Amino acid sequence: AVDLLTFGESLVSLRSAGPLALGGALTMHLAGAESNVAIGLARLGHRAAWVGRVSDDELGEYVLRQLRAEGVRVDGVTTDPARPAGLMFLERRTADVTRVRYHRTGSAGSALSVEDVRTPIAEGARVLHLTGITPALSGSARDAATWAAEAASRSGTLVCLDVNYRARLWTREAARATLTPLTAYASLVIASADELDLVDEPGADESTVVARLLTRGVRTVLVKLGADGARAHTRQGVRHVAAVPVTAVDTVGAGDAFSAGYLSGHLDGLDLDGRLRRAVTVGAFAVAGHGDWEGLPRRAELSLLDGHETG
Ligand code: KDG
Repeated sequence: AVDLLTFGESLVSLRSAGPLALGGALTMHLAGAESNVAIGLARLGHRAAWVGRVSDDELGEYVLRQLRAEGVRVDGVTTDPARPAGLMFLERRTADVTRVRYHRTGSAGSALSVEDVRTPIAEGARVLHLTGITPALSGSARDAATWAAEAASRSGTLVCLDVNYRARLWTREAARATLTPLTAYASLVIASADELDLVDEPGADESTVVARLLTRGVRTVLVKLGADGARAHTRQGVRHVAAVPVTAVDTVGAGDAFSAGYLSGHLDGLDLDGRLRRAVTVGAFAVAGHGDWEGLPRRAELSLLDGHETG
């Protein structure tokens, strides 16, 4: 069994340094919230597997090549002969504002189904990491996420759900209707403050959402606060961790890095403060470097940015 299993769609991301409408050079990168987390864990020395469908062409080969190069296990990946790669354009409009445009409807990745995840789930993992992006891709991907969450939680795998709302994929109402029931299988729920009511009633505040999740069996709720760090809620109470101060050059992927750091701490058996410290440390590496995951630390590098307090 692997330490971490995750599945979803990995995209070919084409990044422009300036306004897309002006054209110019694009650079090709691997993107995808779930594969970002898998890479984060693999860099830290954990056994991480990513499952999904890739196109049967150079772009699918690129996705697999990048993941393999990062040490992520891809034996469960299916190559789809009939569907194209999912693409995204990432436009850096100003230093602080990036815009995303997807070309992923009908993609290989969006055709993910229960059949794709059955074997990897049966093989087992210590942690199953799901994000709210996967169930937004298609009906079959939604079924796969729900089936896997249920099967994994039944077999004692820790199920982590990162809400990761993407407004370009679905409405808040649709996300809420799908993600709220998924939390029944999750031990760990991760959300930014503005995503919390996507696993509860519209407009519900943090304490209400947290109380309800903890009652439903979730053990830890992590609320990501960006430059203000994060809060962790458990039945024992709430902890706050400050962010590691760095010069932010690219915040895309920071949430995935935070999740990877927290899960790495869990796999290492760290206590809550240690897990949170690792989460904000890995998150800081992500925002301090360009790209979704390129700047993520290897284990020996963690100490470069670690060394702050929780309270
Ligand atoms: O978390 C970063 C992701 O948003 C990015 O890698 C692309 O998975 C992606 C998505 O669907 O937006």
